[in-house]
Amino acid sequence: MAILQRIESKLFRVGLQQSGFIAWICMVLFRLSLVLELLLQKSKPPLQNPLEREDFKKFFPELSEKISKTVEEPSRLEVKKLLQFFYYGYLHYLATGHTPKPAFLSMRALFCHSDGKICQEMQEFFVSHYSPHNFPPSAGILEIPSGESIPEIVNALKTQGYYIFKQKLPEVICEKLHAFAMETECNPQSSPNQRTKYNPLAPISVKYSLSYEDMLRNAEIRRLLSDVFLLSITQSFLLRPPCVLGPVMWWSTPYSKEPDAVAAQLYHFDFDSLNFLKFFVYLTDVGPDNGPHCFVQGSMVNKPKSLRVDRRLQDEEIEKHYDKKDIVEIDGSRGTMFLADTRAFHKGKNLQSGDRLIFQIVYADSLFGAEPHQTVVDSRLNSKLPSMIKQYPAIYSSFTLI
Ligand SMILES: O=C(O)CCC(=O)C(=O)O
Repeated sequence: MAILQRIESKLFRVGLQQSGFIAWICMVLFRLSLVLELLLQKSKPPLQNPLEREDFKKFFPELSEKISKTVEEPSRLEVKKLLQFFYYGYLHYLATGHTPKPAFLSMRALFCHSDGKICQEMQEFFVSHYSPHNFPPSAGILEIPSGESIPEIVNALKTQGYYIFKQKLPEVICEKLHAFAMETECNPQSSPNQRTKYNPLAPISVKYSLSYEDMLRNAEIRRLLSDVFLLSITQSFLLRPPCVLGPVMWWSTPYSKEPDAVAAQLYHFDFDSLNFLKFFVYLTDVGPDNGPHCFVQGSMVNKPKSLRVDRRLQDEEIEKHYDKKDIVEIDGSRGTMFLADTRAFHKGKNLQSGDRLIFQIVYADSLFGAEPHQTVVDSRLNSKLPSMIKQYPAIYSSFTLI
């Protein structure tokens, strides 16, 4: 299977570079390779997707026309080819739950070419195929009454791209999560195969990440993953039941004084799924010197053409195009929680001192593009999570109950 996937990536590269007969042959071979993969693969269609292949096939010409209209020469031919790779790859995803790399790369490139229109169009298409869940009413995150209304939150997300909750994660929970991250071995970015506890006195990497399996052992993390208020917000934002991905938790350190591109300390925008929202919690106090999340408000849409690129960007490139008042640094004491549509430009500011511990959950509109990872959850756990997984299997389709 890995060989087939390598061949597909090669066909994608050559197919995009070449034109005429060679490009056509690459597309034919790509389709053949997907058929072969389908025959060899035992995986099932994604749980989340009641979409029929026929519906997508009918919708595609309209999508294709709308996207093509957003691009000018000389990019038209490339976009036409990208749309083909996306089309066949998306059909394959609907059949198997697996995203072929060329389909994922096409989505990213089409996002840049169309200034995100591909995601908006797909979202509108999805709306007609999914009914929202009637989640039980919830007063706030972890059922703590917050007085914040979901329409108000969603409105801020649609206009500014981010929303800082008035509510803070209770100190006692922050303390437990902080202690857990101190005593659990993490993977330093500098040597990902090593597992070591984070030592604030002698950091060896700019970033240390905790593993899914370790995080799932933590009762507070399981509570956050089961949170109905967050599910209700993300459903209202995504216009369909979300798919919970992650969780993610990491330490950032001043190991290097220069921004680290891999640790997301340079501006970029995310396009790991078609539509998604990220929930963040600071588990240390965060000020200007220890890694505030920086966010360019309103930059989810209408990106300047020169910045619609699949690479990290220097601060000056952002500052040239956006007003200072729109470039926000999110400082906050421990327990600060926020949601961000990270299709906008954002980064974690590189640290000059101290450290930052942050927790994140990603809510996506499907598993399209997601790494094929299953987070294992023990069904005997005294926790709400196993019952949530049973009740909403599609939302938690990247979790396996054992
Ligand atoms: O560390 C940060 O604040 C940036 C994180 C980030 O880029 C992301 O989660 O997409």
